[in-house]
Amino acid sequence: MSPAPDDQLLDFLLDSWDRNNTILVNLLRAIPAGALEAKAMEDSPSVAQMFTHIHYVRLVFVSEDAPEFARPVPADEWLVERDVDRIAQMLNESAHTVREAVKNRLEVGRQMNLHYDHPILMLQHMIWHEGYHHGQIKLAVKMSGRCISNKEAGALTWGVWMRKKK
Ligand code: NI
Repeated sequence: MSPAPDDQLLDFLLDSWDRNNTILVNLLRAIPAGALEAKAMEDSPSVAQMFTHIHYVRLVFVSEDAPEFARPVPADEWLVERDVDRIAQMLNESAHTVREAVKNRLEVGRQMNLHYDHPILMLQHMIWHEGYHHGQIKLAVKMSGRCISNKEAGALTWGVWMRKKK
């Protein structure tokens, strides 16, 4: 396949955002039983709290930068939530919200309201932020004595970036 012409770049950009969320939800569902409460250090957020923080950050930035797409921002940035299905639902919803906000600003050629030199930078910021916490989550799980094997994690995470669909 030849690299995308310009009119397909938006689709590939949004696909990268979808893959990022797929990876995050895959990681969530691979967390061993009991490890949602794991912390890297005593005063660190728990694994569950890092997931809910990611959801919160997405919604805060949309509310500040593209408020017409805003959804209610949770009152607690580091919500303690023990229901994996509920966290997955939150992440899927906020990923969709970010996607719609960025897609619209790109299509209408409008800057974000508060941050970023270009709407694409919101996606890059979120992907970077979530990769940062992804590593922290895996470390917290490991330090709790539980383990997600490299083989298991690889297919659910790195493979989602690299596997060719076509
Ligand atoms: Ni953070």
